[in-house]
Amino acid sequence: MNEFLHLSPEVADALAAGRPVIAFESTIISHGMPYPRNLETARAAEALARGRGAVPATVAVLDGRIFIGVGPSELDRLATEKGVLKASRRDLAWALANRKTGATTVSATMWAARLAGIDVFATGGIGGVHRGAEGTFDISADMTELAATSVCVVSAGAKAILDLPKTLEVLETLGVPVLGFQAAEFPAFYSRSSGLPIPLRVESAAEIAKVLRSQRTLGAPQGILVANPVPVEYEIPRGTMSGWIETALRDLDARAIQGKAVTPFLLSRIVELSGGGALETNVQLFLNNVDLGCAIAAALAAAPHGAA
Ligand code: PSU
Ligand code: MN
Repeated sequence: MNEFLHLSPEVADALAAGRPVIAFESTIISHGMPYPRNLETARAAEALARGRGAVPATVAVLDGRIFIGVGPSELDRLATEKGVLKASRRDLAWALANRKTGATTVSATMWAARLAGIDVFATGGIGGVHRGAEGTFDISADMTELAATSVCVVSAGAKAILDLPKTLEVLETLGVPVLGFQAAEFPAFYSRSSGLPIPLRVESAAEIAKVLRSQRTLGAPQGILVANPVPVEYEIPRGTMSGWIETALRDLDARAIQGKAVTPFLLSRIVELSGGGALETNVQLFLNNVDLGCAIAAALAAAPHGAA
């Protein structure tokens, strides 16, 4: 095993025995949500996974090692410590070489999950093509990671702060299957609909497991993006979101924020503008993705070579 990789004993045991394991990212904890809701959510996700029979593997870089599965004190650190890097895949090698502590984004978490042999990863929303990318070239590394790393990523789509039509176009160009879970439209994170059709629809976790196996049988390098709409009772309608998003984007421009600070700024500004409602939606859609991710991990563990 890789000298930089630290698997928790529980994760190592489950992987060795072929039991279900589900990966979580840590940027959502350190940079995506305010304290203490970030810590409560990370704990709730782990508890939900256990309740569903899967071992949770929260991924983070701690003092120069990639942890796959963290304990309570590490979760505390990720939720509270100042100066935790936002580590996308390009930052990993530097962070390890310099013994840094960093929260992993979707791209870095996918990479680490694959390295550890974990097939399923649940998050909130992926990064994608930012609005105005034709001028800034700001396209998340999550896109290119989905093109290169064979992991099933369960999301509520991509945030409406992004350019969703361009995000879907890039995913198609990169050959990434986007599966609508019981949905024919790409969800817009806080909202169930975006007006953008997804051609590939699936009805069950078992079907998603089959697609991942087919993808591997083909030798395709790409991951799979599952788009799982936020539950109806927690949805914020598209019309309500669009005003807050416009305001947040104007504030972003006014402050000339760029690069990896863009997504954390927009998320926290939208939480403020919504009086906290957007945070609750974010928590609930993430837990909903954890639930589906556990079902996919269970389906894979039940028939690892496609027997069912
Ligand atoms: N979606 C959220 N919260 C987040 C992120 C996405 O609801 O915190 C994070 C994820 O870690 C994702 C990253 O990989 O933002 C994308 O950042 P960027 O746009 O800088 O690539
Ligand atoms: Mn970016």
